[in-house]
Amino acid sequence: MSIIYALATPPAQSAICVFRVSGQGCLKVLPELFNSRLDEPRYFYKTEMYSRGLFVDSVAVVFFKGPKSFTGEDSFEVYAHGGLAVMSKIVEVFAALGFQEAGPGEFSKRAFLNSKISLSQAEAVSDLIEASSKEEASRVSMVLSGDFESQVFDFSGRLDALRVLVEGEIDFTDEDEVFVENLADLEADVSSLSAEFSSFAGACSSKKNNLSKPRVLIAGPPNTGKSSLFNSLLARNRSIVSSIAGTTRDLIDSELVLQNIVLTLGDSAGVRDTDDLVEGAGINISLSEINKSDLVILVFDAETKDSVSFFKKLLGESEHLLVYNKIDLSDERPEGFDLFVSAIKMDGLNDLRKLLDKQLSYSKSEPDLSYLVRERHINIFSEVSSRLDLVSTSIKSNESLDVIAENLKTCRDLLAEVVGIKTSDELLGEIFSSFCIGK
Ligand SMILES: Nc1nc2c(ncn2[C@@H]2O[C@H](COP(=O)(O)OP(=O)(O)OP(=O)(O)O)[C@@H](O)[C@H]2O)c(=O)[nH]1
Ligand SMILES: [Mg+2]
Repeated sequence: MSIIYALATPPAQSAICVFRVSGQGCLKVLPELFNSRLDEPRYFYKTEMYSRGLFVDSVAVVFFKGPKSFTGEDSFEVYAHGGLAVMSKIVEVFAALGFQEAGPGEFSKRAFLNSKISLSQAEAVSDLIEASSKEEASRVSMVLSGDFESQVFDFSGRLDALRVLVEGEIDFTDEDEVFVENLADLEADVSSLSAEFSSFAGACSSKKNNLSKPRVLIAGPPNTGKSSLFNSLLARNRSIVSSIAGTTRDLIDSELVLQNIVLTLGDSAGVRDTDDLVEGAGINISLSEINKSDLVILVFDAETKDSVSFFKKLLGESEHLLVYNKIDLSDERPEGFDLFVSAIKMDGLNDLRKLLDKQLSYSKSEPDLSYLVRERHINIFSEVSSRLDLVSTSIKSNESLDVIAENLKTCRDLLAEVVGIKTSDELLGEIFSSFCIGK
């Protein structure tokens, strides 16, 4: 396989950047690139990097001898200063050596192909990087730890044991050997396997719904301080603030990181009757966004507090928080609001953050679920469950053992696909292409 390289850290200015290189023969270039002798694998060397005699950067290097590496191949990592110019110099050095730029997920794909990790673990590595809450991360870690995989292997082993009985009975039908003493016992074994498998599959949920960040929309009448609240929560001036009602026209999104969860926060145009075409278009966006959001923060002030019931009707069943803003202007605290804040003075914002964190991490967590897996796993599990039910029915209705054997074999093959023992090149390509570069 070719020698590949990739920047494993984001291509942005930072304290350090890390490059990864992997492929048989890549260690031959170490004496040429670094001016220290690198004798010991897995040892952190502080040294200088050179290219054709020219200084590149002061770096640290660690190398790994295959198969004792992440990919299972010879590989090394370079820790350099995190400047964009340094990064591009190092890219040039590797390209000049004939190394190939790694595709998305290529390091993990090699690790999988060299049997360093299973397919479900490789997927979990990628999911862990994308996880946006601690709860998601810990459920993905359960897959990464191998716990999920050992359960899949356990079910596979039990399926094999059943297949031995059924296929033995088919193959040695003319001889004295008896594999299936009585069909009722076989059916009972299949049923108990099926019940246990269903409860295992029930403990898995797909990342499709879970890994998307919750959406929180700030909405309400014009001029109540929605954009001010948005900016104060983000701690930067992302949205324009002015004393003129109807300032925000478009939807503005940004990521908000809370203690337990990361969410997408949106600022929207204040809703009111207007003849202004552009403002009207913004209001229509606000209204349609309300339905797409997991939670709406409705912001009012002293001037607009009487329109709460109008907005509550507009929201219908949607989850919302009623926030009364501008408390720095008066001591009035009208009834019926969840929180009193001053966006400008940053008063009450920590309470709002805590409330959002609690409400959203609570609604996202499903306590009985242990594993966060991919949609393809969920599809496989539902196919296995229905085939096991089919096997039970076939035994009860005395169908031919061939049909039963065929369905058990399919279940076994499907489970092998979960951990990647039997996976087509096409599917592998699809799975790894969704990973990030350098992973
Ligand atoms: N005193 C005080 N004024 C505030 C506070 N929050 C916002 N304002 C003022 O209220 C006015 C409107 O603020 P914005 O944040 O633009 O309000 P908005 O709800 O986004 O307005 P539209 O985009 O027009 O719907 C500005 O003059 C702000 O300075 C606050 O907590 N206290
Ligand atoms: Mg605004």
